[in-house]
Amino acid sequence: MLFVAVWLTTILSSAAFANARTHTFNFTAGWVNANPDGFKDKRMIGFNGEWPVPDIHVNKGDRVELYLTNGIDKDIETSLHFHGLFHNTSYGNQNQMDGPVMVTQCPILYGETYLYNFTVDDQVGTYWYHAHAGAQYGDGMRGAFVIHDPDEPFEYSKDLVIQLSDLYRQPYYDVSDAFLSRYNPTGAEPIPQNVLFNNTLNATLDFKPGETYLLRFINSGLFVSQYIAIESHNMTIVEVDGVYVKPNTTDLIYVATGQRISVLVKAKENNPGRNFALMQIMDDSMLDVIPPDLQLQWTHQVAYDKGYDWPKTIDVGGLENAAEEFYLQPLDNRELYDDYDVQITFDVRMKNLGDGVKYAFFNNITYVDPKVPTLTTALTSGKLAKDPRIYGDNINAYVFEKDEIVEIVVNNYDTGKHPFHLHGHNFQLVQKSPAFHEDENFPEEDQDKMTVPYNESAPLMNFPSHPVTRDTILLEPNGHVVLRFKANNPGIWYFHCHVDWHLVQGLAAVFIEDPETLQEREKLGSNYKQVCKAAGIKNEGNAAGHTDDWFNLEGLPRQPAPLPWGFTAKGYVAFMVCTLAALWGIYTISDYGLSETIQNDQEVYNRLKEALNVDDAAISSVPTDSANNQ
Ligand SMILES: *[C@@H]1O[C@H](CO)[C@@H](O)[C@H](O)[C@H]1NC(C)=O
Ligand SMILES: *[C@@H]1O[C@H](CO)[C@@H](O)[C@H](O)[C@H]1NC(C)=O
Ligand SMILES: *[C@@H]1O[C@H](CO)[C@@H](O)[C@H](O)[C@H]1NC(C)=O
Ligand SMILES: *[C@@H]1O[C@H](CO)[C@@H](O)[C@H](O)[C@H]1NC(C)=O
Ligand SMILES: *[C@@H]1O[C@H](CO)[C@@H](O)[C@H](O)[C@H]1NC(C)=O
Ligand SMILES: *[C@@H]1O[C@H](CO)[C@@H](O)[C@H](O)[C@H]1NC(C)=O
Ligand SMILES: *[C@@H]1O[C@H](CO)[C@@H](O)[C@H](O)[C@H]1NC(C)=O
Ligand SMILES: *[C@@H]1O[C@H](CO)[C@@H](O)[C@H](O)[C@H]1NC(C)=O
Ligand SMILES: *[C@@H]1O[C@H](CO)[C@@H](O)[C@H](O)[C@H]1NC(C)=O
Ligand SMILES: [Cu+2]
Repeated sequence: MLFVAVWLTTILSSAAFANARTHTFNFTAGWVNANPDGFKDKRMIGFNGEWPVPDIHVNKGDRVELYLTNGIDKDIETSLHFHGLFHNTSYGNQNQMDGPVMVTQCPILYGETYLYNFTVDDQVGTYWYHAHAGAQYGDGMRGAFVIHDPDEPFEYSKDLVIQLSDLYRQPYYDVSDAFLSRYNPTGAEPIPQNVLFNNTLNATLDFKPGETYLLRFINSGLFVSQYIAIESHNMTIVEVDGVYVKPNTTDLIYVATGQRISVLVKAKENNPGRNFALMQIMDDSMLDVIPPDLQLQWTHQVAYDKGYDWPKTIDVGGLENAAEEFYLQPLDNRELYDDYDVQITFDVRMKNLGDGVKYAFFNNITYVDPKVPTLTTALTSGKLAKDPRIYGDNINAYVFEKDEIVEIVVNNYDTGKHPFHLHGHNFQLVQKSPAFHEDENFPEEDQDKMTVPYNESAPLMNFPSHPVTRDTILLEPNGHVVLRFKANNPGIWYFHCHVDWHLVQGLAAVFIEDPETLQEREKLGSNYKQVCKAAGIKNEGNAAGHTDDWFNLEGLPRQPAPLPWGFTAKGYVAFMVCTLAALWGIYTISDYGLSETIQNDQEVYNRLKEALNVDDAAISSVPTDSANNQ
């Protein structure tokens, strides 16, 4: 589809980059009728009446001025995040351009406009941009963001940008609501109805004999990781998340949500007389159930001539042999930070709280939006900005000193895979354990026994001398990862799982990096304040919006209370959830004394089933006559 956007380009003279340009975009987000996979119509969120939204291509050092107007719907809020960009605050007011709602900006309400104005100073490679308000980007508000490098360390004749994503037929807010409901007590993630290959299916990549192509793969989906293999062509990995790596040749890559992998592919020297299959395969180990009508892989084509037959599906065995990120090395040989100044350990758990909903936790905290954005609190609290207490007790706030080396240990007391992403930085991956347990039905109370947390006295892997450095890494089921980064970008940076279902379940923390320096560099802009004002959000105050007493958190939104007493008994929840999943939903209703009758809930169940794309067995249950007699 040809995208017609208002795109004004002006030439600026700049001392640092003689040829630096400013790219101006004027986007109004709104619903667009589409049929991405060719099976069913779905309203997608596009810009200026067009969907897919355009890929953005800039050169190193350029400036971007992007006006985003929310034209989606009266009740829908939005924002944009530029995934992987550092927004280095040494270049001015950059933190407020990062995007996550209630972290570094207020939600943009319907009719409001926010200007994202930033430079891409020292970064090159493959990034993407997406809405950062709940699971909104899943409805198509996402595009590639490529920073071209005049001094690329490899050669090719053409680059092809390819987004891999997943498709849900229901609007994202309905899927979210069904997922975060007490009728889904096991927290079964919504199962997509399909995947997409660059926002469509049955795609063709044109190859000419003798040429080399750079394929920039971006997983811009909400949930599933994806594998890519190309029949009788190798792929040489040269970039991950904007970091050049030593070339590593493979026939199978694995891309988790948020991640990018660029590969060089050499076309056959002579016309092979046929086309080849490009296989796109879901990581179905992430799905709690596999609906019978879900197509787990799609065959696209690498075409030497469109007149040749569509290639046959090939059997890609040995998925476990996909190139492993842990063994990649940065091309510039940057070295491991040999020790850390501060270490934080996050234990990931999934648990039900008293409202019956399954939440995701770092330690015992599930992230809940504060009343004012954390950036506002940091910039209006003076010397108190270094005291984590003012940010509230429900966002996992951690304050770091200038330039300290931070080590993050994440232990996964959960059977899910979690691609963790940090804003404002890349991190070094210094330990990555394998998966230890992938059985989704393993009793929750026994998770602790199955999990292998990081033991600093006995690391599982040798510490790499030149660890892979990227902005999103995959944490394996019941395993652990250890990450290091240098706190050299004063700002407020979100750390969260990029399975967006887990993010809406609260799997997030906020890093407050050298807030005193941030206060010298960053001032809340008039546009920032105006967007907050329109949303009825204060432009000063602690997490609860208080300025009289910065430690008064009265009125702060907090996570729901724990499960009622009877439910906390060891084994009870496990018994309910795993053995009698069907009845659990019924117990939930009666034990919480809720007024709905089972009959009234039939409608809820039906909508839930449809939104989550699961059958009766997978979620709590559809009420039956016998259940009614309970
Ligand atoms: C963006 O487009 C809208 C609608 O066409 C227009 O009203 C507005 O002035 C434009 N803004 C800029 C900064 O060009
Ligand atoms: C892809 O091919 C299938 C048949 O294999 C077809 O039903 C579907 O509409 C096609 N999708 C698109 C986007 O062309
Ligand atoms: C974007 O930021 C730069 C640097 O602060 C500034 O010179 C420019 O005027 C800003 N652009 C707009 C449209 O406000
Ligand atoms: C993928 O889609 C984007 C946006 O629609 C487009 O600019 C790009 O060329 C597409 N990539 C390929 C390989 O066709
Ligand atoms: C792919 O790489 C492997 C290992 O280097 C090599 O054996 C194989 O011949 C290559 N295949 C193609 C199609 O180039
Ligand atoms: C390439 O990756 C494999 C594992 O996927 C690893 O064993 C090997 O050391 C890597 N080679 C280079 C040169 O990075
Ligand atoms: C989390 O809660 C459990 C049980 O309530 C407790 O044993 C544990 O110490 C808590 N962990 C943290 C990090 O607060
Ligand atoms: C960690 O490793 C050390 C050294 O092997 C061992 O003595 C210790 O028991 C381990 N700790 C745990 C909790 O397993
Ligand atoms: C931000 O820029 C400063 C100054 O150039 C540099 O020292 C620092 O490493 C940069 N931070 C990041 C995250 O790139
Ligand atoms: Cu996750």
